[in-house]
Amino acid sequence: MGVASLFGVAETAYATQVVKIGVSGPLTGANAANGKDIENGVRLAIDEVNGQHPTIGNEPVQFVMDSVDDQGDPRVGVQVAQKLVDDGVQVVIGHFNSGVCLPASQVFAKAGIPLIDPAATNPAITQQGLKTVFRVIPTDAQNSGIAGKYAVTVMKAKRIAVMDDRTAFGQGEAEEFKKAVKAAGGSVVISEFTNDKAVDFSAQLTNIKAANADLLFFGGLDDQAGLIARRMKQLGMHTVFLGGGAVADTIFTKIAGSSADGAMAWEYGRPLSTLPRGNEYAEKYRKKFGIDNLTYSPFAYDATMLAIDAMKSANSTKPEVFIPALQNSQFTGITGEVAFDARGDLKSPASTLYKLTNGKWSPVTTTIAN
Ligand code: ABU
Repeated sequence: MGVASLFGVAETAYATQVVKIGVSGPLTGANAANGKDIENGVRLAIDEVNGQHPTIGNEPVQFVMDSVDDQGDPRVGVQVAQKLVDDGVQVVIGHFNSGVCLPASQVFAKAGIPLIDPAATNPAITQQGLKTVFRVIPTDAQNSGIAGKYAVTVMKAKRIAVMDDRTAFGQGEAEEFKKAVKAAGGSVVISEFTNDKAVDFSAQLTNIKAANADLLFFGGLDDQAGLIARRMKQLGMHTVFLGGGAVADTIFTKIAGSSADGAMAWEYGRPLSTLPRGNEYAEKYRKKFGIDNLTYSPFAYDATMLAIDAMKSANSTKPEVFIPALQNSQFTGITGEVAFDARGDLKSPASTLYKLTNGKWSPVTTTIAN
């Protein structure tokens, strides 16, 4: 009971407005750890903001998370996107898989709900002309493009092999890498592919070995990348393994360990530990969830804070009102500066090259696009 009520005076009470923030990612299946990491990033941001008793347009608001499992499956992704729309979410943070984000983004666009992508990196996601889609992570045109140029001009690779997992992500990476190799005057001598469920790559690697490739670029995710890099050593290959994103992490090292020493990968953004609030973020995450954050939660945290920031500057939680504020964002997040180009991609994305030494990934160099 409030003090005013003790004296029989009616309390002045503004009803707290509940604002739903949707989250969609794989919470089950092979990429569940990454989906959970994204969800945790959103949870951390929401709990922090709610703890500050936020107001928007002078009215108290409470943010709640509405999280769905897209299972990393495009069809499920579209179904759960419609569920989030029906639930009345005001913004969505998602997805992990580019192949899910592409069709689901159209569901949100039709409903006028902004989607902020913290992980899915296929360039086509922001090339659909949807004014509701924003991405706080670099694209594969950037990451794999840099990887292609670097392979030719710095690593001096002469006989380049490419393999991908035939997903929207992996195939997209391979295409961007090949374009960049060609533009730099390099030569791809062999192209192989697998699928995203495969665990045996002996046939493709035998062909790549026979082609005498000095570098293999793999377009695909960390778990398969680890298996491929390990198998390359088992086959006695001296080919350098290079990834273009979603490779240099703990899943890769758990699988390959130091047997894959020498492997390299261009990853999204700057190393967290080099960012002004990076170590603080990692510590907060560990304290709250009892585990270390993975690659994507800092981007998901920033995406959530960015959405709330846009609502505050627009003085509204209505998507049609705060979307223009999102488009004009000048936001400093955990991962760096967030400002969007006309498509909704970062204006100055950063990419970092990592190298595996003694079973541990370490940053080598960071490139920032202007
Ligand atoms: N960008 C890494 C996550 C996988 C994807 O984009 O499909």
